[in-house]
Amino acid sequence: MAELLRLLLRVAEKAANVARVCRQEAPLFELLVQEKTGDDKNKKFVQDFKTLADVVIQEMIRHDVGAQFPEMADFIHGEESNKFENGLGECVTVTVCRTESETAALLATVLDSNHMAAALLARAIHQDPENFEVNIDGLAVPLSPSELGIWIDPIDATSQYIEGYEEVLVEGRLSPSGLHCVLVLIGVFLRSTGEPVMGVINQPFNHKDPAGGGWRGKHFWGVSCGSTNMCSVSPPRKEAEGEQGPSVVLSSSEKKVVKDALSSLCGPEKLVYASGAGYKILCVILGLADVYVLSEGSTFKWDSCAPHALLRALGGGVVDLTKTLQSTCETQNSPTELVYHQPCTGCKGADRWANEGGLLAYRDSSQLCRIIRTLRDKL
Ligand code: 2IP
Ligand code: CA
Ligand code: CA
Repeated sequence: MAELLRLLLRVAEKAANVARVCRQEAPLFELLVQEKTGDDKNKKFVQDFKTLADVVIQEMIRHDVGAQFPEMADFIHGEESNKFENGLGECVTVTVCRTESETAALLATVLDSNHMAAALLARAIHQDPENFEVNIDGLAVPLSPSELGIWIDPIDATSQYIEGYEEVLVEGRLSPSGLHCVLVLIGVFLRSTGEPVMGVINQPFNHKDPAGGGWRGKHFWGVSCGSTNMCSVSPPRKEAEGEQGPSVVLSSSEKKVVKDALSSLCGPEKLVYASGAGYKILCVILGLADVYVLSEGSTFKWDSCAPHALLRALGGGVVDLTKTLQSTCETQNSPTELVYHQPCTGCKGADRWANEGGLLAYRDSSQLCRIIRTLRDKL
């Protein structure tokens, strides 16, 4: 299944191109950032465009993966629905058509006949990424497409995407907000057990081309199945466990009781805040933070599946926080690791796929144990 990984890396790069095009091409950018003024129809249309970027990316990924691996076509899920209501109240199913011009014609019906914007989007969808080479030669992945499902978050950290704040990243430092928090997330899980086995993360806005060619991205991948554990990120150097507490990344909306408990363990300077659920797990993957703690069910399967696979490949994982606080077992193969194949019982709509017990993402299980012991006393 190295072919699947190769395809996911390519299609994630194409998705990143679409995300960049929407910010770089004036006719699309205007739609993306337009002030919500004017009549109701206009307000709704502008709101819709933000969702359209997500829908288009998700459908493109679904289309490309389904074309190469038809056994997977019915098991490709994502955050968005492809049913879209245009400004006239008509319901349009957004799909990727056979040709660029057919896709452009379909998109024009959702874009209130803005043919220029529709053509630019269709071009990005149908264009194969240039100069995109990945070196995964020799990687053997013992999986077959008929046992796999996929979760897609076409754009994670949408608010940062719309806001568009440009931060210059410093190597080895976590930057709390900005375009670099935006990620394309594609996670692959085993249909039978829900275990995450492969993940691709594309960061479309990693740095600006010094020669003035616009934004450049970065990609990360991981595979974890059986005895195969491989990741594009090397495990960060393990520091000797000393007096110092672990560094923790949180959402700025995290509860005070959690912030206070963790602050007493780590010291306030080791608590950092960042936007984007995917970006926070990426920070743990890259060693910019030791753990990510979230006490609420505000993330979904599509947020965590891809980065979870990378963490597993590095020897870490993502557990359900509530279940782990109640259990006695805190090892990597703990029964409280998040799984991706079953909806939450008794929930409706997107909530069916929420990580309802909150989560804790870690690279090193000794850090997981320390955090759980601290929170168990306080929550
Ligand atoms: C969001 C996004 C938010 C995150 C939220 C996710 O996904 O990642 O940033 O909140 O949990 O569901 P926070 O930044 O407070 O962690 P999306 O942007 O795809 O809606
Ligand atoms: Ca998300
Ligand atoms: Ca999203």
